[in-house]
Amino acid sequence: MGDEGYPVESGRYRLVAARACPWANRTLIVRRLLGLEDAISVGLPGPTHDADSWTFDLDEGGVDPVLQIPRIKDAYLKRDPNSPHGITVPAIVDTRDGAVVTNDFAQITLDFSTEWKEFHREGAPDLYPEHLRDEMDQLMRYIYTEINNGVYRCGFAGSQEAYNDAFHRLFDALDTISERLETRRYLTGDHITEADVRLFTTLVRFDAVYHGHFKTNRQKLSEMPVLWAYARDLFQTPGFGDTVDFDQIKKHYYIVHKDINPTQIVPLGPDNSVWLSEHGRGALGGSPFGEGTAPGPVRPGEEVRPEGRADA
Ligand SMILES: N[C@@H](CCC(=O)N[C@@H](CS)C(=O)NCC(=O)O)C(=O)O
Repeated sequence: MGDEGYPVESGRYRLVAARACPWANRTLIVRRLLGLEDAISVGLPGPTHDADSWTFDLDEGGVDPVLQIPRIKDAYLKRDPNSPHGITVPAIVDTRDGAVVTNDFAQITLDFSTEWKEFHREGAPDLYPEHLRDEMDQLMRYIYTEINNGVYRCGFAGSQEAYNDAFHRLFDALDTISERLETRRYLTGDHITEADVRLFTTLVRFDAVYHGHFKTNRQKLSEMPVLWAYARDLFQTPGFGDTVDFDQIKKHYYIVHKDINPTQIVPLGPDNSVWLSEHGRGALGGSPFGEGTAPGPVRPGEEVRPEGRADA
């Protein structure tokens, strides 16, 4: 489903974004960094689902309190009763008619930066600066094909040969990005941009899920010093770690992907408190939000549940 353009209007749309999903996690981070909480509300499906996809099972009565539906599929059917396309999160739903307006995950966050500017908070960072767009577009394409999708290519490889190729391709890319980050605090230099958000959502899932479940195990993230320090630096920056629910992330992958984990047993480790350890990246200089400021506290009702937090 492409992004056919939807009129920007504060209070009209609901972002449906499961915390477990890396593509949805992106939208939660960007929404919070830009301070779009008042303009765009959020609905949060639980981590597991059946063939009919994501449900609002964590909400009271199992229905989203605003959309009043038990599953995101209902909002897709509102848009097209005959042939619901791929039912995925993130999705933006128009609360006027309850229909999905877009699930174009690559565009949603760029729209937050560019189309929703008048509703950004004071001090919102510029996550997609004009002078960096060419460089960022190229970099984000690379991160998408080689890393964001790279871990899935390993996990869902149908043959030893395909897995071997995917494994080398992924770790070659991680080595390349690690080298880039040796001397720069963030991917494009001194400030956080959307490129960092996109890399972060894969890195934060790496040791909890991808290393075991997807067999991306040349090293753990925590054994790759530059990437590990970079990821912790972001995790500890307001807007990043406070959107991450490790419990939901693990449940989603290990329970939903029955084909690669038929017992559906969810591992108890790793210890996530290591995410809060000193990272030392401040020595590289830079300032996370550039001319802007950090977002304030997480909105009441949008906090990560205690059992999913790094200090759980
Ligand atoms: N790859 C998706 C991006 C979003 C995505 O893959 N979301 C996953 C969750 S991480 C999803 O909702 N999958 C459908 C499902 O799990 O039922 C797309 O091309 O639109």
